[in-house]
Amino acid sequence: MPAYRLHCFAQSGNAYKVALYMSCAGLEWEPVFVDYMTGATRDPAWRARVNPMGEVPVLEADGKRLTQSGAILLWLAEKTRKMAPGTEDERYEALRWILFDNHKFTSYFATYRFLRSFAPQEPDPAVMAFLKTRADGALGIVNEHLTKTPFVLGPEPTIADFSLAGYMFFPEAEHGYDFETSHRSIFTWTQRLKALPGWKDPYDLLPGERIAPRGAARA
Ligand SMILES: N[C@@H](CCC(=O)N[C@@H](CS)C(=O)NCC(=O)O)C(=O)O
Repeated sequence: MPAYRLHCFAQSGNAYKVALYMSCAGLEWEPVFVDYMTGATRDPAWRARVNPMGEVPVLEADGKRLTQSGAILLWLAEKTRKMAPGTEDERYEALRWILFDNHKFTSYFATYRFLRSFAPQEPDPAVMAFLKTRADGALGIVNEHLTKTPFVLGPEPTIADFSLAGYMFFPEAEHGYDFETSHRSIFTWTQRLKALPGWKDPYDLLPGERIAPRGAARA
């Protein structure tokens, strides 16, 4: 049995952060499908059994149940030393970017994509405009940073890259961004990540059915 079991589903970029890291680090893992779209994470029994925070990813490892992608990435990197920040300064730097990712980068972008493509109802345009402004701000900051460095912490990929890249490989039809023209440094960084051994598209790595995005027609 693989050492790691990841509770996840195909549309979850937060789960993809951990899955992609494990794939590129060459770790043996297996997915446990969570039927998020029908409300599994809101089920009190699921919360009691798997994660009281009501979120994926959840990683089962060493008899523990770990949650929060950033904390999981740090835990895995410290345990395996694969793509780990090397020094104390690098650890601080990785944490800084992981927190920025969770608060500003992934959160607005992922919510914007979800409402645009997968929410049951058409989203409120004012909410979408707000989220897009916030997502654009965070994308601009990461894009600017990546004009100076091949990967987030320097010449080599680390867990900070896997955290920030979690939603960058989903199709344009879902989020509406063509990074090659809108955010060139982010685009070239994603190409560098794509070239890593073990890289896989989220829909090839994670379990669950692919859902046609509502936004496809207007992408
Ligand atoms: N900060 C968390 C975010 C996790 C998260 O938002 N997961 C989503 C799926 S991508 C989820 O399970 N949401 C459930 C909900 O909000 O009801 C992490 O990085 O793990």
